[in-house]
Amino acid sequence: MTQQTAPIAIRERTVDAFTREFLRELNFGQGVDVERSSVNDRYLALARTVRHYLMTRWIETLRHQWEHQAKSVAYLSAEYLLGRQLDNALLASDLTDIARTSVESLGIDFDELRDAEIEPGLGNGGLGRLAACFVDSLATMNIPAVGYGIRYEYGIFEQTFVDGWQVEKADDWLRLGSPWEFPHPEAAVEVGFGGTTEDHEVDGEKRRRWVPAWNVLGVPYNYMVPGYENGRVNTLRLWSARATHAFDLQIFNSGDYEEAVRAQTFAENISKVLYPEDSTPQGKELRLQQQYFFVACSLRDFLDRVLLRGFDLHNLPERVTFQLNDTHPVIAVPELMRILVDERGWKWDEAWAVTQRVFAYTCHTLLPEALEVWSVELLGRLLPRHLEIIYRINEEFLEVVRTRWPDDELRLRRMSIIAEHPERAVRMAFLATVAGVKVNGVAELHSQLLRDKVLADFAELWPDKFTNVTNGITPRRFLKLANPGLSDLITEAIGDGWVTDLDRLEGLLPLADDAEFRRRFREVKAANKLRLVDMLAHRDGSTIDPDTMLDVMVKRLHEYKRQMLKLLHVISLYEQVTRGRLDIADVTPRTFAFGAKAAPGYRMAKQIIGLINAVGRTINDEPALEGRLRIVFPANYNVTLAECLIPAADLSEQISLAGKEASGTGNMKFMLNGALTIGTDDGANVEIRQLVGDDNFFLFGLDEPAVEKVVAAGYRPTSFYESIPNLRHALDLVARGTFSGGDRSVFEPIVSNLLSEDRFLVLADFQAYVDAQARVDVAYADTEGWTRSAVINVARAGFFSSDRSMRDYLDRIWHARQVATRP
Ligand code: F55
Repeated sequence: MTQQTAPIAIRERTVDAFTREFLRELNFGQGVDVERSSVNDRYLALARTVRHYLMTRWIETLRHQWEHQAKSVAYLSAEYLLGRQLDNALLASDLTDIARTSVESLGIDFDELRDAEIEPGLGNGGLGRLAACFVDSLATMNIPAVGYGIRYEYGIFEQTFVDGWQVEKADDWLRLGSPWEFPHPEAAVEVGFGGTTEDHEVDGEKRRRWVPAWNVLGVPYNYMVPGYENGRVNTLRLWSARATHAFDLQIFNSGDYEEAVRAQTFAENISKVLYPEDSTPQGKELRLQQQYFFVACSLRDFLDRVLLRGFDLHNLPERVTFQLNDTHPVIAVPELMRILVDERGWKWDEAWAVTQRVFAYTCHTLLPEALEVWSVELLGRLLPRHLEIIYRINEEFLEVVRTRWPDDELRLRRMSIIAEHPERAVRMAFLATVAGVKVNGVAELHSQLLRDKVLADFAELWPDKFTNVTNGITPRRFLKLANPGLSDLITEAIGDGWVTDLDRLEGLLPLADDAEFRRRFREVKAANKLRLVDMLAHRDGSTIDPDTMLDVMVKRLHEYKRQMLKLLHVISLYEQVTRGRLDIADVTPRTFAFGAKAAPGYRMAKQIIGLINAVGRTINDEPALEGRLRIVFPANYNVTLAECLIPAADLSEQISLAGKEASGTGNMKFMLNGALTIGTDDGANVEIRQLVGDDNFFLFGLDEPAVEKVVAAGYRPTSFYESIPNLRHALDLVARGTFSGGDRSVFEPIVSNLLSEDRFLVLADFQAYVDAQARVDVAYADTEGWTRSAVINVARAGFFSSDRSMRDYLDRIWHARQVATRP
């Protein structure tokens, strides 16, 4: 084919044309007529219709990208927590109104179709959702980019409660098919595992090579990532594992069916399920297989298919940055070295020079237990050549350290990529730091702590390597889509430029003092609460009172995030009211909402979930508290629920122990939707507070240096238990089995942990938290003042657009350029 074919013209953007396309999809795509179609048939037809409108842009984007060969960003992430796709595709293509009118003209309930979509939950929490926000912003900002990851057959587990205890169910998100994916089995790549390494000769030169023991195929599935009304559609490419040979027919014929399909099952296990741990990686073999699998596929794909044939890889740094989303893809570093040295025959130094310029590393944690390490034994068994390469990288790196600090044996041991205790293991964060052009934290405080503590030796060695990019969230999903009421109000006031230029929200500042604007702002919040009431009633059958303050804490369950602190406050209120020490009339009516999944193996987190539900049962049944205090804990918090819950919230709980939450992004979502924050001086809370000012933020608790001091002095939680009566009473209530039918043993582990260790200083911050909540009550009683603060929060949220994060990555790390798809 010599002549370029123009992509089929964009379909007419009329209701009629849309309807024709929709019916065609129903008839020919699903093989049904309207009358006999199921909700799923209709959802699939609708999704495919929208998809068609985006297709031309996608093809054009790919062609444009191919022709320009501009520097790209390849985002490597083991997780993408995408959320539902239909609404976003409709928004990006500006088809929402046409689609609704079209579908409704056929007598079909549009919202029912939207609700039919099962969200792809291919991530655990903040890190995965961040990746999803980033790919959205990359597309909207016209940055040539591709996201690489894993197409898990089962995403983050579905959480259910049985007697208040978390029970996990497999998240079979593909059970009704997904209209958003484009599989390309013909473009499958082969990836090796295990085996041995050996020397061999090529053109008289000695080389090392890897002889894997087994292979699997990676089949790419492409997903559209549409920019917001800009004609660009980027690609997200997720890999699915397949066996290289379907099954062994000979064995099958001999009657051993199980053995015949064993290899297939084995291979396909690699992309079967997302690991639900979000903070303590377990060092499981399958997890390392997943990591290497997607990274090897992605590098191969980029080098062989994205680059022009014959591209001189010496120029790779001008063509791409591989952004490493935490350490999960770091095995890409030795993989690129292996490709350059073993496969292409480059000299080590030459290869290392290029490798060191194409990777950049984002760290998302401060918890020591979250820093990934792989035992040398496992790595050597699964990826023997990669281990050799890591050893060599380490040797040369330690030479650099030795030159800089001669005779500093201790430092050498501290900085080595290979840890010696408790077992020999590869420290992936160190490998990433050594290999990366840049290392960034995800909020100012976090980046500072990385430099000062977690990676201090490295920051001393290479101060310029370290930088910060504060996280962000996409205003398309988290304001425009999630909060249409507030979006319309904002657009009416300042125009719609904010959708792609969130700093324009500043224009709302004067309106904080406009009584009419505030009234309408409250109207929107009230309507959002009613929408939530509806959703919860349908989802869980739980009821909430929309006339109460909605106080929300939604995030993964982890002790450092301190769901217990909030729960102790609720228990304390309950205790004081029921013992007659507090008049219920003096308590601000509140709905305490929780949403949280616990890692299945994290016992304490599961206990805390059990306790929240148990306390909920007790206080929700207490007649004295009727209409005043209520706990609601909808199961299975996910992106879809977040989109409904956050716009309804009055108060955002961001109460982690200072110095533990790298950034947080939920905090930004609440701010953008007009909730006020009660929070510690942690992560991006610090920046939120700087932007809104102390009057519009409820700060409490120890800051990071103070935490450090308390711990160094030998923290004794019992001293707080003994000296704060309300705290003691609340804990005693739990200890006595008040919430467990009198059985003291049920929640004993929580109580004894808080009284003995309390690693995250819940008791130390209790009084400060309760005092801050009292300030919240006072502020909330002043309706006008509260609304004013809420408007200021929205007006100052512009900084937290993930578009701004992308600009920071561009300026500080990628040095790529924005390229308009359409001139
Ligand atoms: C997932 C798997 C492993 Cl093995 C380790 C961690 C995770 C994970 O999900 N981490 C995570 O979500 N970290 C969070 O990243 C956010 C985005 O940067 C931060 O806002 C948040 O503070 C941090 O905890």
